[in-house]
Amino acid sequence: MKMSMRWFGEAQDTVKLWQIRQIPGLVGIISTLYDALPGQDWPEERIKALKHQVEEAGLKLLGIESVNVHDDIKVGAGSRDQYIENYIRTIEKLGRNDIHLVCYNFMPVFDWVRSDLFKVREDGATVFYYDQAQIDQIVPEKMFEQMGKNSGGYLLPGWEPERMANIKRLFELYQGIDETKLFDNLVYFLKAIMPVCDKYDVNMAIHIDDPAWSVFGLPRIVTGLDPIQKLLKAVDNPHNGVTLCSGSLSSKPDNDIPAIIRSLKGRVHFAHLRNTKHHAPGVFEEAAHYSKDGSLDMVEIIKALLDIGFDGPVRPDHGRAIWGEQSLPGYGLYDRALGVQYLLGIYDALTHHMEG
Ligand code: DNO
Repeated sequence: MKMSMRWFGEAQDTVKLWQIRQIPGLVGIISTLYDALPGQDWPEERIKALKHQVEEAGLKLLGIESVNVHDDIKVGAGSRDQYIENYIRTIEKLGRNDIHLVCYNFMPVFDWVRSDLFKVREDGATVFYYDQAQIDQIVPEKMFEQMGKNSGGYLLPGWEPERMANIKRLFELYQGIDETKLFDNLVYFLKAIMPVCDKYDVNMAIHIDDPAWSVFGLPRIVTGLDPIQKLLKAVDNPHNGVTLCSGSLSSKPDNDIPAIIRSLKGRVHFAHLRNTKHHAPGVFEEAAHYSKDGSLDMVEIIKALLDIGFDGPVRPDHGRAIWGEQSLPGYGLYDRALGVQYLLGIYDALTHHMEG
């Protein structure tokens, strides 16, 4: 497993590459062109510049999170083929520049959703929090505003302002799109891009829906074992894989994460490892990575990844805001660095045991 950290680029991130470089055991960066719009054909010189910047800092660019999928592809609009063509060109350029992992999601309108980004815990740390009852009181059109207000002035990944500007149109676009249609459109997209992924050995890693159920009546289709297996079978190519996000899967406590991992041998291309603490059905908070701080057994999760021979990039996920750090919500340095050390500690203990 290759330990990495998500980085939002010089312009957006409060964390510097040289700081990340000082975290023991960390080898790479996961990043993207944050100003690229969904559907855009990425300029190759920008990809090269990003890669160069990361390498100059002594790190590797281990993957892109995300190359966002245009909503016309998700709804299967007439224009989708043009956007798919752009996606193919982008994959081609990534592959040519030796980048072999693309994380993406297929969630309609919204990416991840939370009701609170700064829930204060007993020890004064703040964490991301989800309460379905609170979400139910928000008019979906206001959700962008709410997340924006909540974000402390930082840009939230997946909540880019240009999406906010289009919110009404987006909702209209998804009228009549149920789970079956969304799934078929995902399959259409994947089938179209597999040849270029084969050619350049680029792994597509779909992110688990977060939370793993329908929000605001919009369909969600990557929610647990059966739907994931259905998708992997529908496009049965090793380059069609998943981003195993423990936090997103855990939003539904009946998802047995180690069992899900064990059933996905060869198809997990990337892992987001975070812990969550459950309070009630539909109510959870994002705990520290440390298992006993939440409801997940991170040891069992890493053990399962090792059992299937997973050797791809891993990153800690949303961290708590601690020690007064001002940062993009969920993406400060301090708690994610603690998370990295905890995850690597588990990894070392397990692999030494296995070797010994
Ligand atoms: C949130 C992230 C997501 C993820 C996308 C992948 O912090 O986990 O925004 O990057 O869903 O496309």
